[in-house]
Amino acid sequence: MRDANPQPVYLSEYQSPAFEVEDLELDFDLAAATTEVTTRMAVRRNPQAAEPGAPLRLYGDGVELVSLTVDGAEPGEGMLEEDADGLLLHGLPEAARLEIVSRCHPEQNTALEGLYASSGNLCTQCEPEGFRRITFFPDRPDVLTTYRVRLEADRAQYPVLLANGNRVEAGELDGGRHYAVWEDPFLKPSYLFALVAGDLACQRDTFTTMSGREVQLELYVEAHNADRCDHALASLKRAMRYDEEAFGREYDLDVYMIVAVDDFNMGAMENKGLNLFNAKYVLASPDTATDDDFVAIESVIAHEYFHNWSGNRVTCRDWFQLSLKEGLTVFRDQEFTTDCTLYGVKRIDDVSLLRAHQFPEDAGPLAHPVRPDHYAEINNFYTLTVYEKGAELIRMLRTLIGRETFRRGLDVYFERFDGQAVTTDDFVAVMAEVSGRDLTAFKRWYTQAGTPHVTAATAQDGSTGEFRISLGQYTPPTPGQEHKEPVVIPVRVAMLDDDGRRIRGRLEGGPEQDEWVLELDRSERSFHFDELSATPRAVSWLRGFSAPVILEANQSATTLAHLLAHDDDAFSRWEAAQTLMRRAIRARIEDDAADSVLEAEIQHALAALLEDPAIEPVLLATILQLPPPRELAELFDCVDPVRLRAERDALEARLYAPLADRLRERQPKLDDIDNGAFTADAMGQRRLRNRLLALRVAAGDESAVPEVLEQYRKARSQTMRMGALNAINDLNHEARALLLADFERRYHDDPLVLDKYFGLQAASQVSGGFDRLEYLLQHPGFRWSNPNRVRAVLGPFMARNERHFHQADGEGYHRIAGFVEKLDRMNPQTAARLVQPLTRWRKVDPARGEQMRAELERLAALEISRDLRDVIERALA
Ligand code: 0A1
Ligand code: ZN
Repeated sequence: MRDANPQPVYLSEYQSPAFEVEDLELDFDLAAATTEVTTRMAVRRNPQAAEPGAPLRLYGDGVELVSLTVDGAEPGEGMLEEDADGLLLHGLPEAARLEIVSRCHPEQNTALEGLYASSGNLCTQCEPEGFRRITFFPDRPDVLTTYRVRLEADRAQYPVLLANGNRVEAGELDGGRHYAVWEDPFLKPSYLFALVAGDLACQRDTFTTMSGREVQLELYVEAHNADRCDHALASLKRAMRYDEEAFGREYDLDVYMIVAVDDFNMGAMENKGLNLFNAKYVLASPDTATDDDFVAIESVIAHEYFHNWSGNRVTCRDWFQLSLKEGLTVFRDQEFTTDCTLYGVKRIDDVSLLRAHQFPEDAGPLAHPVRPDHYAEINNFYTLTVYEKGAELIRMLRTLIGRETFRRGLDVYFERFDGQAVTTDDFVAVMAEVSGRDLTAFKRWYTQAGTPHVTAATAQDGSTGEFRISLGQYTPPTPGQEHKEPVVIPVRVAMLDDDGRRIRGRLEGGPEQDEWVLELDRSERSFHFDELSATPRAVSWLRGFSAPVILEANQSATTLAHLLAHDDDAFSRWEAAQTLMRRAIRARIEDDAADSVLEAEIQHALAALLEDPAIEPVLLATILQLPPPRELAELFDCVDPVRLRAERDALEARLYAPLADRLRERQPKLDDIDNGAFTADAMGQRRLRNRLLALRVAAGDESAVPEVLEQYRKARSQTMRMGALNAINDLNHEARALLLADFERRYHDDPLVLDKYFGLQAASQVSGGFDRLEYLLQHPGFRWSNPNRVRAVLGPFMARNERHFHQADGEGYHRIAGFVEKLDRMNPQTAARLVQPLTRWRKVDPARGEQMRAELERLAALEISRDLRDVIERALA
């Protein structure tokens, strides 16, 4: 078994593998209790290896070795060494053929890494280091080879046998058994290997690629879910078309398979030609999934599909390069959702996610660069920093070198490195080459952790008419990185006149424009504008959120209201409202008094917005929402989270109570919008109605409660049903109990929908939170072995139930630590994620922080997994 206290791995110690694998054959004799694997491979010394004569490392984790031969013979004396990481083969010749027989135990595998059982089916998860739980192999992403896989199993129990690539053979065997042989002609690393054996229904479709090849699309689900596949299949086809049109990327195999799995640690996995998905990101019907679920499914389907090029055809040299594939693929799926779903506020939703989750990560004890330089457990680096901040770096690169050059760069990147395992430096080097720019300084974004702060100021010279913008930057220290260098920050700006129109002018004698990208590439820099067509009334900063930074621009409330009313950049309008609301909260917390002048100004601006007939419903809905507590907490060095939530809710009530009539008038009619249409307009109208209803309840408008009841009763979609439930979930009212009881009855045997019920109950601020929590954990629909169930209950409890999770006596922390301890024995990866809210102990008031820290100390003293230990040790350091 592997070491629970391992030495960290360092990027600087990377060495290319001692051996290449020329081809690989895997024979699986599949059974849930014990699966026997015969692994045959031809290995050859790597001419690029640093150390000639080095042994061959075969990683293995919990795998039983039955036999091993080298060129048909038992290894000689001293050749085979077993250690904590697996096997070492010493003294191999230049080339050799290995045959290894090994065993593993899928049914006992509750960690859900490697080969495991889920709802009676067998499936795999190999990224990042799961393959070594299946067999002994050089399980590292820079060892690429072709795979031929033979699966044999009981026919009745496992009628469907799938692996990567194309099925080349299948047949019946004696004793009720059958087999299938799969060949994947593309070189791939072991983390992209997958197999599935199970009793699954298949929904089929086809896609004709841009060169006219027909691809079979196959979606495998449990038979009772066959009617919830349409959206996933339609999304897949949209994604395939988009990748051709927007990125020139065509699919390469003849079949593309997706399998929905009930027990899955993450969202989904891009195994070559055989994606495995958490069922949550596949199954949807208007009755069971909300609009947000539909959008999430579409984006995860697209994400995994896009990996076929950004990740599979061109893969990562080592796990430090994870963002090479993840940042780029998230960027690609964000573009897809923006362009295809025409979801008007996609950028704002992405920025909200970044601010509420990645910024705190980057400011806390787990902060790490987008390309980390060391890790103790790679499972813990599937983070918002690697994924979401990584995508922001790609976006900034495109902003800096221009859309067309960037697109050309992507073509060069895919063509040059096809079939190879490369680094983020290789990616940036291509972009430097095609643009002719020196991007050395830009690369600091990859190596430096922490969110930069950007200060912005303006000055106008009355006599010359010259307008100056001064920008500065500063990145606070993060663990292990005291001193930070300036990074290259593209700040997109425009200036608005008194009527809210964009002003034209010249930047430093350049061409006349009405929008500029200012490159802040040092600690401080000034930019001079002349010949402005009018005097700027407001500067629209960081348009489209052009860089993942915290902007400090010190704009007056009137300037912000001007931007909110007129800016043609949706992000900037939303940001103006967010800035005003953040300021109001800050005043309340820091000065212990409401800034009534400011609040009146905000209310005035919101009232005007509610009367603006031109604003898109989805944007209106999004602007009206106050920043979430999680994001507000970042405004303070440390804060009492219960008070922060209460102040936020109180501000919401103060702002919206006088606007209750306008909120009601602006509400779209249920019958007009609850039509099952998955269009941007229909989703926007539904978002608006649900938001307005929730705001009315929050503002104490009693007439809203009967409307909530009516909406729930009449709803034909899950979006409107959940809209009603969300609106009253924090209200201690019998209507809440009534509706939740109905929901539970209705969906008690539908796990994915029941998760929504779990989430509502766990997040509710209504008193009795610990009794509810206990009730949920004892619920017949709850299982500790299923990550979706665990996350559905404990996630919202920690993220949104401040009152109970942060209860002053520490009860919430104590319970969570107990659950983490229990879960860690089954599923370390999920336990290491679950513990993360406790790691923010320095950001809450000292009395609470001390209790959180004590729980971490208690866990650290136990025998815990390497995943959990890594997180806890960094949190306590
Ligand atoms: N590569 C997948 C994410 C993923 C990572 C790890 C997993 O198990 C440990 C599973 C999935 C993606 O980006 O979608
Ligand atoms: Zn991914």
